[in-house]
Amino acid sequence: MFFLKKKNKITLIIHKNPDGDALGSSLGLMIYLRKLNYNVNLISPTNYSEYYSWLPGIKSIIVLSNNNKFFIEKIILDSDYIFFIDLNNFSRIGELKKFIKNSKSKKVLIDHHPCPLNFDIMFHDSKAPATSIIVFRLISDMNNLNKIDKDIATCLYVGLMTDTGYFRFPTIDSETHFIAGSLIKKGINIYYIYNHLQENYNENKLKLLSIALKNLKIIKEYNISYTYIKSSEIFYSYKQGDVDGIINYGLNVKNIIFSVFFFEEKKNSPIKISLRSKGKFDVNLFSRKYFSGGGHKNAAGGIIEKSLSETIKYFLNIVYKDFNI
Ligand SMILES: [Mn+2]
Repeated sequence: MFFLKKKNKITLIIHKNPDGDALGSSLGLMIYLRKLNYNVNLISPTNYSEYYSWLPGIKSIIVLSNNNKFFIEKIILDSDYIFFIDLNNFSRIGELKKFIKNSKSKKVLIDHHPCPLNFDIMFHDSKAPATSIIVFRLISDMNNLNKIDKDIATCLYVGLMTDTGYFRFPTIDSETHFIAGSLIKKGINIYYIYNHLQENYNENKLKLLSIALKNLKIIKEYNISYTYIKSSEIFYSYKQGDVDGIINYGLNVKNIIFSVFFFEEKKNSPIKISLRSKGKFDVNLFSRKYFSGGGHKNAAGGIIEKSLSETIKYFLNIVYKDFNI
């Protein structure tokens, strides 16, 4: 990032419903750039899950709302650079898209999702297991690893661990562990981090999981599993983040190589879809084709404007008629 000049105003933008990697990589970069005395704002198009509310710097995130639209528009129009972090397609930034259109600032991409749009400056590697890895590499390329403090290291570690399924996914390699090790050397408290992300479930999260497990279906002949949660099955207050991770249970069934989770958050709301696969089957392509979504080869999301029962029918039709894995 040697292109940056002293007085530059930088805006960091992350994707809707930011996950651990979007939050961790952007917060780590924000804290780092502020240490170098840059003027940095970090904007999210929607709120973040309270599971992440303990992350260093998270209170600095400006979350788009009806009250701050003009303020955010001004920040975007005034910036010299806009960094898009952990996304590469403007469909991921919701309403912020229209502010970006009018902005003359240089657009910088820092991301690891496949098939990016063209940006003025690109730091992109679809083989990187997390965007946090790319942020670490950028800091390293500036010869500034000594600037990584415990807070920055904590943020980047959270991105790394959440996007690798706690260091389990096939995307990880020796660099992943080398970087994790470098971050641990900065004094992060791994137990504290796990405790906040994995061992801090509220009761509702477990009850939602029980519904999804009860609804789990296996299609043996295709090695597929799917499950769903209907809004009418949610009897307690649901909070963002409560269904995160549910998708993995269906994929962990023996011989399953493709798993889907359909979520009807509210009555008549569009159905949110999570897709996971093992091995060659590409859920990014599948979701782009059938569910207006995308992501990575083995982990993707999507959405569809149908009822839950229509969505499942539509999915099963695809599976039974056109499917060859
Ligand atoms: Mn990511």
